[in-house]
Amino acid sequence: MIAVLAGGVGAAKFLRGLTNAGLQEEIVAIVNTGDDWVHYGLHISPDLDTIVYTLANLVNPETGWGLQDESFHARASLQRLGDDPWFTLGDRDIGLHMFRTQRLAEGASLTQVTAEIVQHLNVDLTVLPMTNDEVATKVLAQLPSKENQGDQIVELDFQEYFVRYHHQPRVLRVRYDHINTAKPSSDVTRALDTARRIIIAPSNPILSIGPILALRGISDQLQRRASEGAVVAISPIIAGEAVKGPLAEILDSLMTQHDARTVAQLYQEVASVFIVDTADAHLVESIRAGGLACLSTQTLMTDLDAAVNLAQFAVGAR
Ligand code: FO1
Repeated sequence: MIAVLAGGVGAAKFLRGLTNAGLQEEIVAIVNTGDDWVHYGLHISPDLDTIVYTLANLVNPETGWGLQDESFHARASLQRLGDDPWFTLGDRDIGLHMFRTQRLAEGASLTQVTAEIVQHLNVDLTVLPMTNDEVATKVLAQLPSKENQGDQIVELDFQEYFVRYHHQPRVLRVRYDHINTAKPSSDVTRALDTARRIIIAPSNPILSIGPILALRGISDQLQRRASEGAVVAISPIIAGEAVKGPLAEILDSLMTQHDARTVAQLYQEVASVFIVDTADAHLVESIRAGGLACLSTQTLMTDLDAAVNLAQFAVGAR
């Protein structure tokens, strides 16, 4: 079995490569739920949904999240009522959130509901939320003032930071609310114990992988598996730029530099091998000198073939 620690769009593309790589083994995605939130009373799990929609070939190819062939009548109704629906929920997408919310209210765990969704959408992948407990990523952000009254420092819910403010504000701190009481699910710890290979997908190490690593016991478990040579991490930074999202700005703000070496430092203890893009081949020696084995290959997943190649490389990396 191969386990993948996963966030949203980058991880979804990587998993599509891995499921098309001709491997005869079960693939288990362990997915961040720090982005989850309740909005209009609906339990929304953006990273789980991005992965499931992508693997079911239903994802909107332009955004990388949400469904293709969507309609937005519910959104238009909200606007007509004077609401400001800055977080876009398509009509078909809302149906899935209604299903999840209802099943959770009936007492099903998030793991169980996710397995039901995966089965109904014919996805050939085991998808595990990192926990069945609540964890909420919070971003301390510097918002520019409206009327020259000085910047405002506020703690935002993740989706407010990411979507409402278009991940523009400077990030001063990221914390994962409830992380000390949340437990990884037993399916997650079992998968990490038994996987032949564990791959940390090219996702944001602070916003997407950070909450998974911060769950009780997970870092220790990965350190143990890394000492056996089982854990491979893929850099989400190529030539100093994030493929998608605000990672470069966040690393700059929190760690003062933002190349692939910064990500390697974050994974130093929990990975056995680090993969960078060929554009960063010149960094391989300095990452190795820091004590982490490092290889380079094309990590930019421009199409399915590129994703398959990267997946095969990560599975075989030593
Ligand atoms: N991302 C946006 O940039 N704008 C949206 O309005 C938006 C709505 C949305 C609805 C459901 C869902 O599952 C995801 C959605 N996303 C949206 C994506 C998502 O918020 C982020 O990409 C992730 O949380 C970051 O990994």
